[in-house]
Amino acid sequence: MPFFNEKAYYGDETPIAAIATAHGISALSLIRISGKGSVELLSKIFSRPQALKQAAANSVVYGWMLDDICGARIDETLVSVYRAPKSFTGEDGADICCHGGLAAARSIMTALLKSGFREALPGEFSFRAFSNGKIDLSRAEAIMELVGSKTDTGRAKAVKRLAGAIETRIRSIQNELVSILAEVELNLDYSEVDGIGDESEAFLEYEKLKAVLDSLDSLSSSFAGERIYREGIKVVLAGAPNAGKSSLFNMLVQEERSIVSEIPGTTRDWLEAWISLKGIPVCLIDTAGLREDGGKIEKIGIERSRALTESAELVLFILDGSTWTGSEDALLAGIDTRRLIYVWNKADIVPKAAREDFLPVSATAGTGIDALCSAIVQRVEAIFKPCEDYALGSDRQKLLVDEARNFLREALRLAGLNEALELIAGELRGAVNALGEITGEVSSDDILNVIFSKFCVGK
Ligand SMILES: Nc1nc2c(ncn2[C@@H]2O[C@H](COP(=O)(O)OP(=O)(O)O)[C@@H](O)[C@H]2O)c(=O)[nH]1
Ligand SMILES: [Mg+2]
Repeated sequence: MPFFNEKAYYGDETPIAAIATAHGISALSLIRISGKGSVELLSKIFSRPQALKQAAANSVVYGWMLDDICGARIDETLVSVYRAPKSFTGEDGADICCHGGLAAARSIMTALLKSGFREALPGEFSFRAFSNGKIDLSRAEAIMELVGSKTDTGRAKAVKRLAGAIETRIRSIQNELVSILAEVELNLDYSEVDGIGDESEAFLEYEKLKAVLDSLDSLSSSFAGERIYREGIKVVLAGAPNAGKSSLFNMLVQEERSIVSEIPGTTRDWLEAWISLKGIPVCLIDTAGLREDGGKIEKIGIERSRALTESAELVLFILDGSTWTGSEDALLAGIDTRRLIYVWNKADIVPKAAREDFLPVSATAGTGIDALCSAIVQRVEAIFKPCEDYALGSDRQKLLVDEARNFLREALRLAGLNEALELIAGELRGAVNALGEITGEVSSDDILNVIFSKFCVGK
């Protein structure tokens, strides 16, 4: 069994409890319980124990939660009762809905712990759902992705995986591979008997295997495009002091966040804010202006700006249209032009941009902002190529798909050299296992611990 700490570990069936809602002022709070005998245990601190014990699966019972010792009323609740195996975890369990705020949920939690429940580990409900065969690992990961999604598009993409898009796709690719492997293994037995020997190519369904590799290649390349919706991208506003970076930042964020001033060098540190552009979470970063002179503190700011500019997915280089000379480009040395959008600011003073690839905007009047947002989205889509259908949802999934691809490439290479079937079969098995790890069909305790311990408590 995978040990999490000395007292508690994932993988036992003891009744667990956790507050599932955020800690703060709210109308309602939710406490979840799950585990063998959990409903009976709960009934000991409930005002209507019989009603709870006899409750049918998926029914709601009204009553008061009571203090475990004196029996005083803690709060008025509605308890949704679940019975194994028809529950999220696959065990008996319940959701206790009480009044919001911190006090009620905490007191109920204390009473539960005193009456025999153990505090749930992070992700333990999902872990139990996984180990009881209710969800595979790709769906478990999608739950966390959904909870953490920053935009509606990110949510929709996570929901696709939660509904099984990745599981189905991986299982179907895996089935193809298993049938190819079965064919190879059959011939393996055969060749041993008849001494056919080395003609491995003849026994490998070469074209079929290539098609499987193609499917995995496109899954693997779907990752970069999908990740931007989950993790977002960094967009840095760079340019000379006074070009209007902070003004543009405020305009895009639609808030007066950054100090705007006619004194060059006002922004010495950096400032960030999240916005959503067509469903892509964008972390907008306002920086100190890039210039060669400036005081000691400003110099530190400028160095940071350079580092941020280098790590950003996209750089908006703000030019001051009213003072532009063309020498500003020197500040950009080393930035990949694919990641660069030139913004011709102060177009209210000089409307005509000096070059065609300069996008005219006015950060103070707000003109050209929509066109700028579209240009950002277009550029991001050109770089990351998001895909619509099946896309991988985590680094873990991507690593395993790549591992499977390596096994298959090796299998094809060996077959091309007419190497022994036994060797090829070994590579195919490696690929089948790597795909099995994505769904969790093949897994180790360590891996499961790493995945589920990243979850929220109560999930
Ligand atoms: N006329 C005009 N002035 C602007 C525009 N954008 C910024 N400014 C002015 O330029 C000065 C510097 O702006 P700021 O945003 O602090 O520039 P930063 O140093 O690049 O952050 C301020 O006085 C702004 O009001 C614009 O689009 N039009
Ligand atoms: Mg500034």
